[in-house]
Amino acid sequence: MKLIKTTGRNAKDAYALLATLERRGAVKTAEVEPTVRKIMQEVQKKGDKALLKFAEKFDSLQGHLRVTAGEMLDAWNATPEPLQQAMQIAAENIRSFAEQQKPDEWTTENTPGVTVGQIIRPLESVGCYVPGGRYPLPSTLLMTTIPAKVAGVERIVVCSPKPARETLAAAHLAGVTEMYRTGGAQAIAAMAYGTETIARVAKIVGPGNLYVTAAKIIASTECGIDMPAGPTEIVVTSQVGDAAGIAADLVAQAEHDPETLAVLVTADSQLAKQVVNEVKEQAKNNKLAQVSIKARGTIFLCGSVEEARFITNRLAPEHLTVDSVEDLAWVKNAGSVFIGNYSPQSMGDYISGPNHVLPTGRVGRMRGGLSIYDFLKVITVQNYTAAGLAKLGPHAIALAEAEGLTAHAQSVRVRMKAGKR
Ligand code: HSO
Ligand code: ZN
Repeated sequence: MKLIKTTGRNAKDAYALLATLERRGAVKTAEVEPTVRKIMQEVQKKGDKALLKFAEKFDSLQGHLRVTAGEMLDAWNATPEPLQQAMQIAAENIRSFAEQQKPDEWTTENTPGVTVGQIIRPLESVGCYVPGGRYPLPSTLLMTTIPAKVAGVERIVVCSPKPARETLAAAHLAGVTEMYRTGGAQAIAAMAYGTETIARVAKIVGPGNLYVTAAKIIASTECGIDMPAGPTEIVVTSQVGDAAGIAADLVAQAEHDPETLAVLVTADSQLAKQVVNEVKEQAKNNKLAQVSIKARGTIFLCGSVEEARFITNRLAPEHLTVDSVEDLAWVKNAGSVFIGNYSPQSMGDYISGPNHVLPTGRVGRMRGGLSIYDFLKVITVQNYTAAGLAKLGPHAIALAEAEGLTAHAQSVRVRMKAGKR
């Protein structure tokens, strides 16, 4: 890891590096965009035929797109019991967390005779993308489909290029009824525009590689998307943490992707040195982690605790580890926060209940992780009595006249007159 002091003669370099990391962006989709557009256009034009062609070309898959319920059940039955149990506990924690998050419907009388409020409705359909890629990700299937189910989404579609047995087993457990063997930009196009077999969805969620993310961004004029998901990020901001544990977390997220961002921010030079050594030691047998740590692993050794907090918020990381509950007070930008020596980030990746689909590339400034809110709409409601209209109507008329919208003013007058009869 690169250890850099933010004070003294290194200050300028440290802040230049921080600025570079701040510009990292969620994803750099420009270079794949032309290819992605071509793929998506072909799916739009030729539907299933294009999907099958791309499945063969990119994923060496042949034949049927649809995964049957029998395949999911067989995968579940072939899953060793300890893994079944782990998935069940994960699923239950994800479910209860989403349940707890459910927003309320409410009404209030803000003026006598004027009732306003909100009702909550689920999206009618969503598409959950589960990447194949480097590792099979049954955990991602659970993290995307279960909150959708708790929200009440009627039609939940899963697309995954080469779903591993574990992923199919997770689909069975989550009660998935519509799953397709298709991946990449073509899967996103299918869910956004629809084909003969895959009807279009209202929103597409879930992580993916650069092609998938580029496709989601293009599809976002057609349907909703959750967020552009880029390479994993971990920031640990600690003054008193255990070096071995911190290093283990850094190495863990670093194994996701050669472009993982792994950072420690501390004002304790002793801790900084220990973590450098621990990371070296612990990444010894992990080639992938070594690559990303070498490329982007950074320790900011700060002049003060306040500076460490300031730098952390500027980084706006996907995963953030801090020392104690008191730290939450200064956290402004992060996808998900982990507290103390016994809260490894990997617990959040799998089992705790909060989502592991999280904002990367400083999107943590704008939104949090995937949650039940991604699958719900807040619809507002207003209800006047004649007395309520008599009270607020004249003010609406004044505003309408100021805007020169005479029919607006008149529409209020007409009802006010009717209310007086
Ligand atoms: N750390 C990843 C999620 C994940 N980890 C899935 C293991 N499996 C992004 O939050
Ligand atoms: Zn992870």
